[in-house]
Amino acid sequence: MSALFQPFKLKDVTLRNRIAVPPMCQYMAVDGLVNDWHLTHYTSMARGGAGLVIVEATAVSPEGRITPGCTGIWSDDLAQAFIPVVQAIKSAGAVPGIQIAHAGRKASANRPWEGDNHIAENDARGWQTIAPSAIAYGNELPKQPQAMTLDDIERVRQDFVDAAKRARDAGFEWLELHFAHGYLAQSFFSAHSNHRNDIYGGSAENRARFLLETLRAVREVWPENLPLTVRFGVLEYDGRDEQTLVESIGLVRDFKAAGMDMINVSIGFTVPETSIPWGPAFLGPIAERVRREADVPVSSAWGFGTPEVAERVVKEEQLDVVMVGRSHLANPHWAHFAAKQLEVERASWTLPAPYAHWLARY
Ligand code: FNR
Ligand code: 531
Repeated sequence: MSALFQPFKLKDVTLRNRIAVPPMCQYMAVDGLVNDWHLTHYTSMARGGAGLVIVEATAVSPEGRITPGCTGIWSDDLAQAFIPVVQAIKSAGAVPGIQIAHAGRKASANRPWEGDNHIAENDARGWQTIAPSAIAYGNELPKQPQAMTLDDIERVRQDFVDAAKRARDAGFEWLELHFAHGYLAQSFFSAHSNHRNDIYGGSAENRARFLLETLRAVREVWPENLPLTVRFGVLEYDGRDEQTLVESIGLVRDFKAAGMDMINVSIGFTVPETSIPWGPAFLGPIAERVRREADVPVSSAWGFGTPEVAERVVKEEQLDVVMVGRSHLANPHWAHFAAKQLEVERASWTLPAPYAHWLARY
């Protein structure tokens, strides 16, 4: 029996299998508004057979976008535009999730295929970025952010709460807070980017404060019976991994105590100078350690997009849910082909009836 194709129940939500399409920016929105690109993209991902489809990093405020092409949920109109996307994912048999985010000092950037760098200072498309401290990321993202005041911190925390309420009202059933990849929340936790000397900086406890306060505030508005999850960079591959991991696993325990249902283990990407050991499923053992030491369900990503690899990490209980990203861009029906490759019974029925009926013979 395939471990990858066993259902997964978390609170009142059941995934039909352990395969998730992780959030992947499409950079195709205008002023934050989703359009036919997003509807057809997410529908195709859900029809491919994955159990969970998480909509891309969606900004909680205009300045929280990475690029001008990023989706937003900072208004009721923007939230309502997601309703057809939610319904399409559900009607294809997948669970509709969404990631809400603030890009912090990585905001105000060009789309990857248009430079993947900060928008030039004299370019009207750009905006002033904010961060825990006035420290630029560097390299392609040299803009110096404005250090956030305590009022800014309170406003952004409220923006996350309002975004969670709008996601709830749009019908999403799985919420992921983007606390990873060097964006605002991750940059509060990392001592590389947070040099504050108030209660939001200094000790690990202070650097975790914005993340924990935001999680607790979102938990109060997100339905108790639906999964509230966090994507979090547990290490930076900056030569200080063991110390960072110990601090991060302590914070994951605090997230769990604050009501988080599952952790999506990822990378910090806080600073450009790193030595990441890229390779198939390289985060698997790290995720397994977080799962064991924090006693919480885990998902993770980065190179799990081979059926045998995905099957192994679930069977060996390194992960509860496997995030398969770029392989889904190459083949939205990845789950179906994984079922065939793993010789899962009735693999054809990982697809909807109009397709499956004719595939049963192959
Ligand atoms: C991503 N990734 C990503 N991660 C995230 O937390 N929020 C996001 O919106 C995005 N956006 C995004 C866009 C694109 C085009 C890519 C390729 C990736 C990271 C993604 O979720 C995943 O973690 C990585 O792609 C690694 O998994 P794979 O691709 O090796 O399976
Ligand atoms: C990070 C990434 C790095 C290398 C390969 C794939 C993905 N992602 C982070 C994304 C934006 C696109 C790049 C987000 O978390 C929003």
